[in-house]
Amino acid sequence: MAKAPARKTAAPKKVAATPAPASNREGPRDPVPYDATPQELEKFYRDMLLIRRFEEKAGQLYGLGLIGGFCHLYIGQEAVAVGLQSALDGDKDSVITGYRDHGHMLAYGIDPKVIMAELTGRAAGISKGKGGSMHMFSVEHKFYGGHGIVGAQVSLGTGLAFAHKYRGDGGVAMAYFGDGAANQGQVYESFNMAELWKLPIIFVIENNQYAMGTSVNRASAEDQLYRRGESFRIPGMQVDGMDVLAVRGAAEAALEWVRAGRGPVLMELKTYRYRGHSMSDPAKYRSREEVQAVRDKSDAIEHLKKLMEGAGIGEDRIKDIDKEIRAIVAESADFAESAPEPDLSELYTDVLVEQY
Ligand SMILES: Cc1ncc(C[n+]2csc(CCOP(=O)(O)OP(=O)(O)O)c2C)c(N)n1
Ligand SMILES: [Mg+2]
Repeated sequence: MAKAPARKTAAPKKVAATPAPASNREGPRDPVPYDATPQELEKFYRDMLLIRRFEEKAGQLYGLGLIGGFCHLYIGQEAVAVGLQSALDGDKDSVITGYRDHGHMLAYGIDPKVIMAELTGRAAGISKGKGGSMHMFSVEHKFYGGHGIVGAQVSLGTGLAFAHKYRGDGGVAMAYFGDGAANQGQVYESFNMAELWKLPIIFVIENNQYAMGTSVNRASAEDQLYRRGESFRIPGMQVDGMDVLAVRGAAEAALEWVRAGRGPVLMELKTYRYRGHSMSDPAKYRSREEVQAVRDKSDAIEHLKKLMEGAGIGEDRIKDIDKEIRAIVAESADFAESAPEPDLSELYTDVLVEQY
């Protein structure tokens, strides 16, 4: 048997020390669930139920052919937008998200009528009926869309955060994106700049477990998405996105850190969408039982209802709120069906922005 050749190079020296993992680095304080008053619980319930009923109605109008194009519903994820945005300062902070955007607008208190009218393509819609479901925008509310390109809102949101810092206006940008978007390259370029320049931004991954028909575990080498900022020294938090009080509590801890000028935070909100990716999704990639099990065990609205009951809010009161919300949604649908479409002369307006 031939002899093994003598080793030419010396054995590598032992590495002196392994650096501490990023998770041991400094970050926001440990969050605690938000201690809500009964009035605040009612407000959370109202806001979350409004999103759910609004989205159910949007699904119906889509089925009737009154809504064209793509339509991505937010049913199941309500506690995320409501919990996070309730902690923001509407006068200073800005929000940006992807195409699953109706809930974020409603959580910001934007009139359901103008959102529904946008869905049906009416002139009274928030984007004058020319944007539709994916392209809603309201500078007045510092809501910067509504973006169809997966991940684009992360870079744009980083730009919003840069603007806050540059102007010294004290605002924080909140940029939402999905578990699928978390694998986009531009997300990491944005992370790098945001931490390097200590920009006031909260990156929010809404991990609803699926990107179209692909589950997060099939697409992500690191599926603990809150860790995705570690190599940029961005602290991460993983939060139960089905519990509005946990979400609000975590938002407060993150905001303290960011408002103190300490740079970005990455929050991963574990949530779930009950409906398909969009209205045209046959949903063959998961079983009905899986969806039903989440609805039965973790539904955010049912969970909140129990908290309300525990706080002494009676069934009658809850029923009154349900009625009130149904009426608001019915009114928004009537408005969206009867409002006029944009005039033909609007066809070539708002295509290019000529003044910034
Ligand atoms: C750059 C780009 N690539 C692909 C698509 C097609 N696309 C639209 S939504 C989507 C899935 C994104 O999933 P996720 O980020 O988890 O968000 P969710 O839909 O679950 O809210 C894909 C691949 C796109 N719109 N833009
Ligand atoms: Mg997703």
